[in-house]
Amino acid sequence: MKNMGLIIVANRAPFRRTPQGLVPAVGGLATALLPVLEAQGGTWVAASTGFKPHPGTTLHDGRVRVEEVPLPEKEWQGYYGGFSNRVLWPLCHYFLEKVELRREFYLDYQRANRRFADKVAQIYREGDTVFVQDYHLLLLPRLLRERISGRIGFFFHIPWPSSGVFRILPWGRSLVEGVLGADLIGFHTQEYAENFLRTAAYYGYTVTGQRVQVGERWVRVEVHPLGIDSQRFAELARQPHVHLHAQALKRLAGTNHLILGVDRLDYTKGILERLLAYERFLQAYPHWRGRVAFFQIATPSRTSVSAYRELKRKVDEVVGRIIGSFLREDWVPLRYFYQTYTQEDLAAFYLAADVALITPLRDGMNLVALEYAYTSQNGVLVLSNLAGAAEYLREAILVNPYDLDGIAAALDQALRMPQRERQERLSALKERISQMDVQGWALRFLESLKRK
Ligand code: GDG
Repeated sequence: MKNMGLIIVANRAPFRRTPQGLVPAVGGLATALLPVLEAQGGTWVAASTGFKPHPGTTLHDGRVRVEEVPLPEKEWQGYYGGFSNRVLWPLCHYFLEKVELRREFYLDYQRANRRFADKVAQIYREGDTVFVQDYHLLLLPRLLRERISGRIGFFFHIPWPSSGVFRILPWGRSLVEGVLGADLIGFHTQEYAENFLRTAAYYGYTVTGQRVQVGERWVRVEVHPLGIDSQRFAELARQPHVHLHAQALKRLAGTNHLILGVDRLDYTKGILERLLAYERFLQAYPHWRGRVAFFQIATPSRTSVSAYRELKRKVDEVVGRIIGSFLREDWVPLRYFYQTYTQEDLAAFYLAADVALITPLRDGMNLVALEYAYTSQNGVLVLSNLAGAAEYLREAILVNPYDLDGIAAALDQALRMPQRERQERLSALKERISQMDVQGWALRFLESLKRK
């Protein structure tokens, strides 16, 4: 029997290799979309680099099929390492000095998007719905529109910048034209949706409310904030072995109070500024010395891109400096874990931490903030006002991630917060996060996509 119905298209496959075989990838996208795909049957199309089952292998209960798009190494480098990660990623996060406007990157991006289109057109059956993910595939909706008749949805997981910034791209018009091949375009926040609409208007499209006219068609733009698999985190928070691990982490901290940061090692996440803010905090509030420890987890990411290697060097240096200046025989002020953990381990860190310090300089949503608030039983969330999540998690202590003094003061406030206020804020956050459940996100988007 052929799998029909839904075709998800993303740069990465929803499985990862482990010694035990293929397991669903950890992270928002796989969690959100695999259950939907399993329920209705369908295909996930992804680039083959970094994930190499035999093309078209039927995986996962026979209901979900992964189809590879083979990309030649050079093209992968230009499309992924180049245009996606050295042009679109820094531009959309407002790191303009990191944007490398190289035409050969764009050409590879075009080629790769065409290969995705070929693959989708090849497996598409009349009546299928196609759901395209993220900034790697902006050209794909239009390429598909020319070849298939079914509904096409697109979700952009990172910030859509202001139109003034987007216009820096010499290929801006084609990219907007590309994404407008979709019937429905989704963003995490109203701000990103509005930025997109203004960008479309700049390129001459008629925009009415949240709709853009493209020839005879009207493309809808909607806000669908992505959440987490809250049930999974609630379960982890109940597991005895996770609690034991959390206690061991508290013992390792050796202090009454533990502050936690968890991020991919990415310059958008504000890790360097956060470390400097912690240093400022120890200087400005010396009575906390010896009473608080900071654990920063940095998951290795995009290590082939030089900006990421450069960031790692700088972070290593600042970590060394802070430990060197404050270390005492009876107190380690900071521990830095440059590694990838299992989700169980992460949950233990979330449970152990009294404060999560999540201060990206810009972030589409930031799922770590949601995961922490949902897992923690008595914690305080200090969150950047430049993360999409800040639009929803109003009961966090919101900070400007560039303002070191402000972050230091927020840490002091968080650590001193009375028990009752902690609980009130945390339960309000949990309530909000349970409404943003990840599977609901996918279903709501797909439901809306069906509507004309
Ligand atoms: C992009 C956008 C948007 C992290 N380290 C480990 C690990 N993680 C998991 C976290 C979380 C996920 O990775 C990270 O999600 P974020 O949302 O925080 O950030 P990005 O990776 O930048 O995601 C972002 C998101 O897409 C979804 O639309 O929110 O704004 O940039 O789930 O738990 N998981 C495991 N080990 C680790 O060491 N297992």
